[in-house]
Amino acid sequence: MSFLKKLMVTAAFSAAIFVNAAYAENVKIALVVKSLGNGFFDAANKGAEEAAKELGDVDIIYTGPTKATAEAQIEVINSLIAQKVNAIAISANDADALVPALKKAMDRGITVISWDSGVAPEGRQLHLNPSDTNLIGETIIKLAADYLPEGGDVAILSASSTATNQNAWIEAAKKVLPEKFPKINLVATVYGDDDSAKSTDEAKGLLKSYPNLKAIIAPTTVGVVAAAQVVTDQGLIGKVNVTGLALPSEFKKFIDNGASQAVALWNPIDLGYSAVYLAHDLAVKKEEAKPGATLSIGRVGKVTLDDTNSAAMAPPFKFDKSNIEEFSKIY
Ligand code: RAM
Repeated sequence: MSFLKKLMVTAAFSAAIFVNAAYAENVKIALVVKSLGNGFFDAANKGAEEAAKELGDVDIIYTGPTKATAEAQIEVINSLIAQKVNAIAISANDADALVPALKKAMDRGITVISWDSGVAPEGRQLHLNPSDTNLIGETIIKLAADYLPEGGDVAILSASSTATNQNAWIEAAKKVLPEKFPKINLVATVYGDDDSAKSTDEAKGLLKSYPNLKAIIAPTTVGVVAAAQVVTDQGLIGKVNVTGLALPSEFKKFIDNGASQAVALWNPIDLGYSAVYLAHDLAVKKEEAKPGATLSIGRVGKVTLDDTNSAAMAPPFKFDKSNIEEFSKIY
């Protein structure tokens, strides 16, 4: 064996010892979602499993409550603390309510990050946004405005009223409305809690209360499907355009039937993959979360933390008749 080869083997061996010294067993990373049974999070979990396989020393615990509430997530967090997981990567139902439970986790040496829907800075080491918040806010309004040249009434059907991500996007959307989309009139914002039945009821309520509604904007993959189904069932295709953030595999039929002209989203598989990558590298102390740090997210690239230890991934993709078929096969 050449000296160089020997050196490389030794280096690899000491790296392995370093990791094993940190954790005698695999690194247990809990991917905690807002609620189970949501196709968006199932896609993120695919990416999480992919990262685990690539990293080689990770076990993923994919978990979350049945209902998208903070109380239910606190129970999940407490049980993960009791199980002594090494890291928690959470999409939060509330930015503040989870902080005490997550602080307790960090006090016990558990690495905590949030992704998708954030936790306040004191409750996590870093937060990974799928994309720039202002860009998403503007995108969801533009998706409606592009198909409403004359303008008109639109309403938002959101997820839960405490969801960090949707609330931030809606706030950003409201900011750009008056200047950039003066003909778009936002008449209401309602909350379907990322629950199909509740989202369906809320969509029906909007159509009843606002007979001149021209678009429903649902920045949630659960709400957007419910709204498009209601518009389809009520024979309102062509009258009310449903748009927002949708998973192509779940939403293709509503682009096909004309209930929607276009929607947008980022790659949820890459998001789950990146969250696990970051949680792992912090847990094994390969990386440290601090403002300005540039952290690797494997095949997806790199992210840089801002002064609140948050980072954002890529711009969202737009899906319409021209490309939804192709994307629906991926996620
Ligand atoms: C739902 C969830 C998730 C959000 C997507 C767009 O699946 O609310 O947090 O990012 O929609």
